Amino acid sequence: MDSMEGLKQALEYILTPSREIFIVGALIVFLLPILVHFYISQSTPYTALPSILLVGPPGGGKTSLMTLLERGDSATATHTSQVPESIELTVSSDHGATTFREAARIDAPGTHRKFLLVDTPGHGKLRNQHAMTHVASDTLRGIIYMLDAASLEDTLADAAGYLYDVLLALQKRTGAGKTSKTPNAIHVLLAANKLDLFTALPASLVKSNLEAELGRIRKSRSKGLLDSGVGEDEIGSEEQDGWLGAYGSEKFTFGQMREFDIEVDIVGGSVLEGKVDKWWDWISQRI
Ligand SMILES: Nc1nc2c(ncn2[C@@H]2O[C@H](COP(=O)(O)OP(=O)(O)OP(=O)(O)O)[C@@H](O)[C@H]2O)c(=O)[nH]1
Ligand SMILES: [Mg+2]
Repeated sequence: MDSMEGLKQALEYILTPSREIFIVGALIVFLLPILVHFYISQSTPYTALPSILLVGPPGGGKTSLMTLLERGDSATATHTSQVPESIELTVSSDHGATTFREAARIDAPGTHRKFLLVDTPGHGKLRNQHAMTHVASDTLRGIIYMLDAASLEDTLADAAGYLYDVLLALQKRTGAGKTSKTPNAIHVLLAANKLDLFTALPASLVKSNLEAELGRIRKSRSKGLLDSGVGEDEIGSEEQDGWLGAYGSEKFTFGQMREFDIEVDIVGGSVLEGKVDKWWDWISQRI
């Protein structure tokens, strides 16, 4: 009976117009929508958008490409990136649009899909910390590995070493997913940039140089493991884990990555001259 009485009193108090009740009521009315807004925007994070990752050795033109896609002009001198940066872009599914400028226009016909473009630092000391963590991301739809085709001859070892790490991380991602849910296939675009320079290698040569160097890296890394004193019987699986592509094959080709649901394309272009439409098409198909 006591509790009934208490309830009655409480109800009476609440229903009687008073200053305190009015203030509490007003607070609820004004604050609740704000709290709900923050709750929703927290639980559906920004990163839920599909993402395209820009990686590659320093000076390849990643930040230049991002600036071009964001602002529509490439006339910017960039500096070495230190931290990853993402921007939100929109692709339109309308095939009538032939250039990224048209396709990215908000009033372009067709359906629009948003995605995040993530630029990462290419510097050797920053890549593991910043770039490689994104490779495991669930929202990842594709990786653009961008390199300077004009200076490839000098930077081949570094460029291929980084590419090896990226492809191996993807290969392990597929391998790990086989038992539970298989992650969606990941496409890798090798963007051979700076084709405007006369010293630039054509895309086909960039591809064959990289394949050859990746093969060399694969061989030397597995040899390093043999020499490192790993027990005889452990070598089998350990070595297989670090081996990129078809195990035991003599030559490395990008086609070997298909076995792991990784499709590698190589397309040349030039950010400086605005020749990025093929890369943009590739992105549109991934989103
Ligand atoms: N000739 C020529 N130069 C380019 C092109 N694209 C970019 N560059 C230049 O290459 C330099 C490096 O470009 P960035 O965009 O900073 O390279 P990045 O890949 O972001 O480099 P990190 O941030 O160090 O990883 C800049 O001076 C650009 O102006 C191109 O298509 N042709
Ligand atoms: Mg940069």
